[in-house]
Amino acid sequence: MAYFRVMTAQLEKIYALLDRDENWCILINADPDAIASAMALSRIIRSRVKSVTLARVNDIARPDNLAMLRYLRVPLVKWRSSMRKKMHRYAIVDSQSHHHPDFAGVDFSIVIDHHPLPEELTKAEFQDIRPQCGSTSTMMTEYLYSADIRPGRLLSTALQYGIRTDTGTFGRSCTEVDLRAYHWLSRFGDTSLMIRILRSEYLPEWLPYFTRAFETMRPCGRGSFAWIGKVKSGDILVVIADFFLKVHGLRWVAVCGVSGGRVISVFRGGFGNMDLGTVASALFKDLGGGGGHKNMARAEMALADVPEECRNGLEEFVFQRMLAAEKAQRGEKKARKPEK
Ligand SMILES: [Mn+2]
Repeated sequence: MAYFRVMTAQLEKIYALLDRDENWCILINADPDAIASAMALSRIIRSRVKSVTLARVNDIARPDNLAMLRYLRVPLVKWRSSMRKKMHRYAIVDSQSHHHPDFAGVDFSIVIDHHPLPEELTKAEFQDIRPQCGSTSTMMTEYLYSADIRPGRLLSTALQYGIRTDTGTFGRSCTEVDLRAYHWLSRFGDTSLMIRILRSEYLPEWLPYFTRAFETMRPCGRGSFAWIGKVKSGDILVVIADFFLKVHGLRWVAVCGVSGGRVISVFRGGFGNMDLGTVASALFKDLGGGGGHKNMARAEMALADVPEECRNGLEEFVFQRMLAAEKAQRGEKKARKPEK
């Protein structure tokens, strides 16, 4: 029995588009699945064309994505429209032309993707769009298998990482084909390289923010409160809050700071009776906004709306409101219980 669906007919259609005198560009919106899929398509077509360039339309900031490019030696360049002069044909993987403004106006010959079908069919000569697949890396693994290509160590590891990322490590939207693809790739992949990429969660310049979190963390009702102060982006508060989520016994954490003229509080945890969405919506309720789920939430208000007398003690201002919001949430829960 074949390991995968045999894609011979589709491969023939792809091969028919290839010409030894033509330069190809594979355009992506880079994330692990897109990067791995582009590497795989390049592997399939590169011996039948003049050149293949992998180009991204977005900037890459996430440390695991940076680690992937570095450790797997991916030759990915930033897309510039001046590159058009050299290119004869384009392919797009893990995306479709309507997903990013830089894709619009590019004539794609090949589209391979697992996102929902477009309202208007694309004009590409070859298209394989399968929303039922957990990742595009899964589809590319089928193509490699059908093309009788044994993927190398770096390509296999990339595809495995792509499948892991898009299926939330086989948690959500994972199908049997995704698992089978991962299993087949594990014969050729490199586990220690994969671990290096997985462990690249933080950038060196984020470490001083962690120092502030450790120094300022204090109990807040049954949870913990940390004040980071001024940060470049609210995303850093999310990264720190996610880190504390891994500390055993810590019920919930609120990581707070100021960015772009706004006071931001990021909540993580919320086990048992705690509902962080309720706390977040109560935190700045008369001054700003907030909300979210039981386990993850966020609240924000404009720095300009902080009462004049509290501006010098911003940390204390947020802490006292947090304490009150958390107490109110617990009181509410208790009051509700006897009704049952
Ligand atoms: Mn994807």
